[in-house]
Amino acid sequence: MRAVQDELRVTSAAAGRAAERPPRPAELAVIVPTFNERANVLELARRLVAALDGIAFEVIVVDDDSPDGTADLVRELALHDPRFRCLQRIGRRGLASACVEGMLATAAPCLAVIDADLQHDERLLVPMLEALRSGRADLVLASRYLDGTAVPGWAEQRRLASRLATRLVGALPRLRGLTDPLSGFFMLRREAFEASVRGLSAIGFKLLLDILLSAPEPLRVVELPYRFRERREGRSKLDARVAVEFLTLLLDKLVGAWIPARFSMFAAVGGLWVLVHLAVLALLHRGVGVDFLPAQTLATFGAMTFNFALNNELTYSDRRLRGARWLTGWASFCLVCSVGALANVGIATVLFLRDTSWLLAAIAGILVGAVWNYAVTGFLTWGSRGRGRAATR
Ligand SMILES: Nc1nc2c(ncn2[C@@H]2O[C@H](COP(=O)(O)OP(=O)(O)OP(=O)(O)O)[C@@H](O)[C@H]2O)c(=O)[nH]1
Ligand SMILES: [Mg+2]
Repeated sequence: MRAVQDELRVTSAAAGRAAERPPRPAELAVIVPTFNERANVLELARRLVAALDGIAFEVIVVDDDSPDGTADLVRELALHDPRFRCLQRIGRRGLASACVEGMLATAAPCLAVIDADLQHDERLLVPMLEALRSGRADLVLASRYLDGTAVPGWAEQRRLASRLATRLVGALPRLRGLTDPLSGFFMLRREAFEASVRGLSAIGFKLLLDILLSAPEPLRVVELPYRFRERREGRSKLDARVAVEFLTLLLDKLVGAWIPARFSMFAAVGGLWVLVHLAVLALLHRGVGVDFLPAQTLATFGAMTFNFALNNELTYSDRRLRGARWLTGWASFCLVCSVGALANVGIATVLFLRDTSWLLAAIAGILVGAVWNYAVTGFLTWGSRGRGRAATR
């Protein structure tokens, strides 16, 4: 607690000096997405104040209702130094969408994104701002790979995954020549952000990639090198889900204009349904010797539960249901999908009786059922009814 007070004193002393001068509108807004970063946020504040001395800036911490109370701490900080603000989102998760909302909450002409875990070198913010001021760039990207140095503290697996993902997206025409298009540390002009904001997918961690691919005209990008640091406090939020979100983002950028990425994910998860159903049925009926009807019923519910759980983790990871909400969500999912199954069979039967081939009739039924399931569970299970109290992990 004493450390907290000391840290606050450092930034508030700087704020006091700033307050002696007439207030200037912020030229730079630094957006900091946070989830459980209480142990890092004051140190980051101290470092930002030191690095941005003489610059009119504000810091918007966008916190997704961290259980560790990050938002409370930022509000406490804001009482001492009004250049810091907290935007707290309840029942929502997502790094990219948090940054977008932070950018929309400021009028500053230059917008930066920096992680809270001190891995990004805040001293690069001034050269980044200068590159924007010079007019030679719309976006400045802080690159971990430009000067060829290795990222410290990464296991070989992580290093390979990062390289592979960078290579993969590096093949896209807009990103060709960039050494680190997956960086989470960048700065851009407000006009560049506003031009692309309505086309953003805002899925997962890779907002920079999203912006570069959504801009109506290719952006002029300047890369500056820095040395990526190891996370000191708190835990990484990077997990398999982030990898899935990365692929979903790419999918959305490729076909999102026609098919929503969420639907593609929902349909892919649905494809596994049949496999799970058959596996459970085979196990119960052939393996354990349960009669066909109860085995088929159990397989139906088993597959439905699997489907619900996977969609809850992947397709709706930003609105994930937990605890009692998981149970009510599961019940509504089963109900909706049962109606979907009836619609599927009904449509397919009508078409079949009207001389459509069995395959086409079946595909039409599956499509109608899938669209129904997607649309109605999106609203009833994970939509506005569930969203307000969706628990975060
Ligand atoms: N608002 C918000 N912030 C998030 C979310 N997930 C991660 N963050 C923040 O985004 C930043 C980057 O997350 P990290 O977990 O450090 O991810 P990373 O830097 O790619 O991975 P590491 O190198 O393992 O640390 C940190 O400041 C996190 O607190 C989220 O769902 N919502
Ligand atoms: Mg990190």
